[in-house]
Amino acid sequence: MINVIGLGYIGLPTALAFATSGQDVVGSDCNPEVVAQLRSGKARFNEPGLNELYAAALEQGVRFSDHYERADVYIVAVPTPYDKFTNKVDATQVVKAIDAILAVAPQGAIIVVESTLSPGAIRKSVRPLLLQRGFKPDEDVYLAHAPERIIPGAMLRELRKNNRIIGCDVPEIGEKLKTLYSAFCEGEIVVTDVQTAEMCKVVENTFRAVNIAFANELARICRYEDMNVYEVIRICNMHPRVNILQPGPGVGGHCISVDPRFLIGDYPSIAKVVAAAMETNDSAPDFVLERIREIMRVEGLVDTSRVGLYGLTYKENVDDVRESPTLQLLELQRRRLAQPLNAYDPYVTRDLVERQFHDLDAFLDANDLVVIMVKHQEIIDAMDKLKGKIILDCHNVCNLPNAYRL
Ligand code: SAJ
Repeated sequence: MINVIGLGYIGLPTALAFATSGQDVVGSDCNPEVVAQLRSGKARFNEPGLNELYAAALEQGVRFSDHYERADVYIVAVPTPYDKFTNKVDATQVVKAIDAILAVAPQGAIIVVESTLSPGAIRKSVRPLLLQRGFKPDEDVYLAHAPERIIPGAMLRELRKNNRIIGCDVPEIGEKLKTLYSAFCEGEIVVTDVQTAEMCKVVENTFRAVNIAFANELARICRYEDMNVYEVIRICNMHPRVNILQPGPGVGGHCISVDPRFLIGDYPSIAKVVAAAMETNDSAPDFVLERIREIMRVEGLVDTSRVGLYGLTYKENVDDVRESPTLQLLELQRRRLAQPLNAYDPYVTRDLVERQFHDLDAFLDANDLVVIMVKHQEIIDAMDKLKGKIILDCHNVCNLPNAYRL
């Protein structure tokens, strides 16, 4: 039996994938509201294909509980935020979950952490807990790290197709987990040790963050020279060994904007490139605000009440607003005691900010300057409606003469 702990963005799809691949699965969450909602037949977030997978898993007998159960394998997928002061991973929820698992786990159980951790976190924070509770690590219970790598917006496809890392210091247990995961994972599954797995996950997200920071820096250099950064990147990327990502209004979400900080926190005197990259990405919303002011000056606009931000989520076609660049921009505006800007997002139906619109047409009517903060498909399909508006296009999606670039 598999007990998946934490039924959020990662735990839920993982529990469902195991269940539909024929495993006996119980999904547990310490929040009874989450469990009640899942029992009533509703997932808590939108993701293409999730409802179908959910229905199929229910048919296969997946169960949800607010308790942890006796199982052969535990999969831990709880949040791992970072401590804003130290930049170190905050593994409190992982440790708490494992402590609760130890109260019910049988001899020989395998505990797999899927939550992102910093390199060495299992050795430093989890092994001591096992010893303290009277368990010999990798004898009485086994520890493994199988970091999730699926991208919001295409989670279910990536859950099946992506290559996976299994980190375990006991190779036979690593191989056993490889067989287990291969029930639904069609990608290559690499077995390595725990700390290498921890490092790989953080490094992958850091690589992406640094690449985006480089693109953001290029955007600023090109702005200075009044050049088209997208054209520069497009041409450079035609070189077989160059692959620069795209500049944008900021880096949000709970992964790329967080995980690199673990390296800064743990290796402050070494991770210099990473620290500079994070500074560049963190200052992107400020750069957008500067650009808004500049465009308003050029266009003779005086009233910020007619400026609207399109998109509140951290990226396109998802409903997740964690670390959203738009929210950061609005917060900057608030801290400067400047008039709030208008905002709208088709995926955010609840009221989240001041002056939030809930209808695209009303939003467009109310604003002279529209800033495309998120390239949701909705706005790409509605390009005609932007004709005649002044636009700041932070994603190079509109090909209109009245559009300004970053
Ligand atoms: N962004 C840019 N320019 C780009 C690409 C992205 O500015 O060229 C911005 C996005 O707009 C967004 C942020 O970066 O604000 C992050 O988005 P993302 O699509 O790059 O990544 P996430 O955070 O949704 O998912 C990442 C993925 N990691 C990698 O691609 C290495 C995913 O595979 C991981 O599973 C996920 O982090 C995670 O959970 O760690």
